[in-house]
Amino acid sequence: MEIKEGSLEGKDCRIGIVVSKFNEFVTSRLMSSALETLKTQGVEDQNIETVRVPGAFEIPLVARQLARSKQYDAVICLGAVIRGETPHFDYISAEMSRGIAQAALETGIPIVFGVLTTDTPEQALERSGEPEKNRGADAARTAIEMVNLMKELQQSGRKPTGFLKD
Ligand code: INI
Repeated sequence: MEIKEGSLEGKDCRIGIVVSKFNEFVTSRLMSSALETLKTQGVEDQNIETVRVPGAFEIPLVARQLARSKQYDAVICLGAVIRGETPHFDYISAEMSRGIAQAALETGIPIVFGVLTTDTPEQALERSGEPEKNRGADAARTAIEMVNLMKELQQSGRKPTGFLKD
């Protein structure tokens, strides 16, 4: 039996990052950790581009645009939606996550969900703190792994499903 799995080698990966400015005290920490991890895994600085959007609700549209551009092998979405401070938490979270998943399926490009949805600011700070718990670092590793997995599947003849590559 053959088992396929993407490696964490980032050398040839082109990564787009969409990060929201809302709750910047959290999203800036996700961003730093994601960048640090991408570099540690060998992604070259010139192959990383970051786009800042106002809030989590705006993430899917921009992530989809980056994915459609064919300039990136994966897109990482970073944001923080905090229930304690968000009367419309459920609407924003649901639409944002649905939109991100839809954009990935539509384009065939991995779009990684690195958006925190927490009850309190303290939980958001904890999940954007030290590298072992930081969701930005997780999202960066997931992006690289998915890039390499998708490349491997394509090389072994699996047809891509996104409209871009049909
Ligand atoms: N955007 C966030 O990213 N996180 C939040 O917690 C949040 N709250 O609290 O409302 C939030 N709102 C803004 C929203 O994402 C849009 O930017 C806004 O509704 C304009 O479309």
